Amino acid sequence: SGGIDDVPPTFSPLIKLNLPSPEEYRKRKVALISGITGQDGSYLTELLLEKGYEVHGIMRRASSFNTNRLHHLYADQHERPNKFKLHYGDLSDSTNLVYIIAQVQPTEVYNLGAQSHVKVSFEMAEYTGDVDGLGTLRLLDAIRTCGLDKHVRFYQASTSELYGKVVETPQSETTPFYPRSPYGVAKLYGYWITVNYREAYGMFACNGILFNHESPRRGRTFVTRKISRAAADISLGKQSCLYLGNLDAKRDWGHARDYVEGMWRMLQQDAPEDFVLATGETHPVREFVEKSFGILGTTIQWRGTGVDEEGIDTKTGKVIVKVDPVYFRPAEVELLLGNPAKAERLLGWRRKVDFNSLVKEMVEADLAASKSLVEDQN
Ligand code: NDP
Ligand code: GDR
Repeated sequence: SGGIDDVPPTFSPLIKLNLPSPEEYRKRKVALISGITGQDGSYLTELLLEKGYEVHGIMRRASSFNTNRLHHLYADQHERPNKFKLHYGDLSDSTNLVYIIAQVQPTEVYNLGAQSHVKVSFEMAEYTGDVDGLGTLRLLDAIRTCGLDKHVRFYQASTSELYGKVVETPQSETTPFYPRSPYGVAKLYGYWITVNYREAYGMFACNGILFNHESPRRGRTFVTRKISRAAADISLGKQSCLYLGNLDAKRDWGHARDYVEGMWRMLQQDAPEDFVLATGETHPVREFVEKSFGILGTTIQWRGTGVDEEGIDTKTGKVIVKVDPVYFRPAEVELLLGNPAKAERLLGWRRKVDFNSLVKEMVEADLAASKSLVEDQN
């Protein structure tokens, strides 16, 4: 006879929705996006609305507006009902997630919500583990709780930060993981719980292992946007110097619009698999700085080394870039370079925007935004 722990598993759904068969259910096109207010959430919403989806998003309550990236898509449901709806929620609140899943009955769930800043994760390690790691589990379990595990397709926003310390390059789906931050470690849990639910419960769950992707909608504390904004402001005389951390870190930078297309493609396959999305090129932070200022007609000459390094405007002789160790990380990811061959072969995915065009788009957008602020103030 069994011991006291010989308890039969209770895998039947807790909430009994009146559901058609998975095939019938999936004739609708209803997406639910966590992290909809973020960079990727806004581009993915645009893409899915264009494709005729009804799109639902989970947004956090904030004391100030956090929906700026979505304004152009949102319509007051009283005046112009459209196929885009927002729900208050949080990846730390299981009941809320179950409620939203039961109410929306999505056919595709994109888990983009996260405390996504690597440096901040060292200050808020437990919170990052809760939201980025356990939050993924909560969303997967909310789907199961509603009995939708065979009906819903699930995308997990995994990341090249899983690779962390360089084991091999270029990094692909088979490269071993070695995360270097609480963020990377939390995302490692998210990655494996997604694989585990696919294997244990037959869920259609995929990891997109995405390398850095940027855009004019990138949050301003990530390095690319910090640089593009500062280059614009310095050229307009609104800022004198840009302070940065590690100038030698190398990243494989693509455009967010290209990458959300890859996310969608992963969920349209016959079988769930994990895919790397990357450009296959890597560039140091220093080059992003040089290119950004170059677009605005400024050439930088570097002088000094390490924490004393600074960038001089060759025309004026002024110091416009300085290293500030406050931006160094306790452990750094020095080099990321991805191999997108599997996604290119099986998904027919290919990035459209190259490095130079990305930098140009970001700098020009920030220049226009910064100029319009000057006009407002006048
Ligand atoms: P952003 O930081 O721009 O957006 C993150 C989103 O998550 C925001 O909508 C944010 O809400 C939301 N969020 C934060 N905490 C919670 C929470 N507790 N509950 C619910 N939602 C929350 O990130 P990106 O759009 O750049 O990235 C999207 C996803 O992809 C993230 O998971 C990120 O870790 C991952 N990723 C990103 C890459 C990149 O290069 N951009 C590369 C690889 C992976 P709010 O607006 O209120 O802060
Ligand atoms: P990353 O992006 O950590 O790669 O994570 P970030 O832009 O923050 O840093 C890239 C590299 O630039 C160096 N760096 C600085 N970074 C910031 N933020 N600010 C600075 O002043 C600065 N100076 C130098 C960093 O040390 C680092 O090496 C992003 C996030 O979107 C994650 O959510 C995502 O998973 C990964 O990309 C892939």
